[in-house]
Amino acid sequence: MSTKTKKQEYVAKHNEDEAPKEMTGSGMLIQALAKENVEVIFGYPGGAILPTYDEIYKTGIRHILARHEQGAIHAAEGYARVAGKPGVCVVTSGPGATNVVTGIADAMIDSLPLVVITGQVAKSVIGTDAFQEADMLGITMPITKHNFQVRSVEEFPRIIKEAFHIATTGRPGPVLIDLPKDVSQESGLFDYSKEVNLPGYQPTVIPNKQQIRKLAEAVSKARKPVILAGAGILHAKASEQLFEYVEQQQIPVVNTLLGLGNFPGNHELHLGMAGMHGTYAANMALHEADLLINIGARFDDRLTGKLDYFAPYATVAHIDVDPAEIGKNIETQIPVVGDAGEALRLLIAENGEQADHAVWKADLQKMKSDYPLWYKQEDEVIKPQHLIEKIYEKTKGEAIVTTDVGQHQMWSAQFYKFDKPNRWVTSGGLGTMGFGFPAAIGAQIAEPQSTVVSIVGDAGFQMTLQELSILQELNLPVKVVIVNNASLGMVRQWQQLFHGERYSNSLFPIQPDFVKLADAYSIKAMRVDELKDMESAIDEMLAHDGPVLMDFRVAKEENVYPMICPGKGHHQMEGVTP
Ligand SMILES: Cc1ncc(C[n+]2csc(CCOP(=O)(O)OP(=O)(O)O)c2C)c(N)n1
Repeated sequence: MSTKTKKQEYVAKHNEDEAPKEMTGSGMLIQALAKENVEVIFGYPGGAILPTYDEIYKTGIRHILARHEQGAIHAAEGYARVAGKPGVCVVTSGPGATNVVTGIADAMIDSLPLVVITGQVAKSVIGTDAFQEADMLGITMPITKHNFQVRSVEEFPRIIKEAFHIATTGRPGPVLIDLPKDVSQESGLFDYSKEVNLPGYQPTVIPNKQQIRKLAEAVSKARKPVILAGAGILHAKASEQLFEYVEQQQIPVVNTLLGLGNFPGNHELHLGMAGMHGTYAANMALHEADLLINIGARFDDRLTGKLDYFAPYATVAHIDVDPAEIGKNIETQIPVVGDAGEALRLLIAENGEQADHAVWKADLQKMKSDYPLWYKQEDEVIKPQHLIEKIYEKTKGEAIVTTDVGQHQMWSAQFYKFDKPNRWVTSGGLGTMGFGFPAAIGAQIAEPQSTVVSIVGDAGFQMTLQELSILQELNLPVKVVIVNNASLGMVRQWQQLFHGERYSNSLFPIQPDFVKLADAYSIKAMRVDELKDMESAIDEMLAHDGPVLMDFRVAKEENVYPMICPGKGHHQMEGVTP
């Protein structure tokens, strides 16, 4: 029997520099985060995760203390979306962990790479209803790309490495690591040198050449092709390839809500956002197309409208790195499994013969100019669409815009034209109120030099406004724009249109004084009631080099149009003209 310890054996085989060091589980976590180039952690401490917080203290790794775990995880999502790197969130067990569940579900459906570390009670008491015990593996099984519970300190480095690998490869998503307190305190050898070895997880990145050729052939024959450009293009960092391909083939482009910015919003071939509150031209392009090329979109119900009416004349091609998406909602004739960037590179190289799309393009251009997005300007009242249009103009389209969920989100998607990728941060799939403001904090941390405007509703903002503390503490220059219609605007709109104007629990008879609220956090704030003050107020907000909160009192009964009402198809939009 060898008398050497594991470490001595290892050192005998490798030189001292590479030798794994003995350290605690929580020490390993911080070491591993450094090796993964993690610059910032968003989190909140508590009993089960205290050993990790001790390491955070000792090593000085940057940590942003949220005031509620939901704020921490949405900030991590905003960071991930803008930085193009995984967001890291650390919380304690039980209530700390359950408080991040909404954010995990949000990241899952919007394909955001997160590594979430939840403290857990000690192994010996798991399953005994111990203090602050919650079964996070069970709770998050359906809403994580993968989850782990660390059962011994020896396996911890491998688990962390796999977590980052899984979160960031293929279709990105959240990975949870549940860390029992005793494991974080035990000592073991930290060896981070081994390559990830997951035979059961091998995402297909390079698409099948035959399928690409089939698609190129279909393009060369199509008279009415359209590209539906989704967020998969952003995750694949493939906006340049999309641009090149569109220029080469002269195919019109429509965006999903989450895909905005992956193609220049001001390009003549861009028809706008499609779906429930999309433009007439974008939806009619989908309706009339003979070839629909979906690149990295989910064909979700807010995009498709009633499936029976969806793209009735089109051959459907779908490029997606997640094979489970293909054919899930829409029958697909040309499936292409692979990374959007790789697929586009191959399509560009095919340089397929270009069919004559002149009539199709001209028809769509006419629809675009005949049926633009509209709103009725009034004398004194601030129209929310006008407000967003002015913010767009005054930020020259270069701000990072985060939104919450509701009417203001749709107006932002419609009236802020994104020309560049990763400037648009919104909760698309889950539609999480409370997302927008903390996401702006994460975005500002990812890009300290950029102007970050957080456009929120007066209701959604109240779900996570405690994070104003972070703005105060770090003097983060986020500009919070409350589009204040004194109601749950989107709910009010649906009650007006589909529930006989019975406004059940959607109107706010009283509201907090948001200016005084900001004052409590020593944050500059302004309330703007009248149109005549709107522009100068936006100027003042943008000129201030610290955080600002703006309470814009807008028209209370404005609705989002145009609209595909429930049960209707793209060709049945309402409110297309004033
Ligand atoms: C957490 C959560 N609860 C409820 C909803 C349902 N919901 C969608 S939009 C909306 C109203 C949002 O009101 P506000 O934040 O003021 O934005 P507005 O629509 O007025 O722009 C509600 C309640 C949701 N999306 N998320």
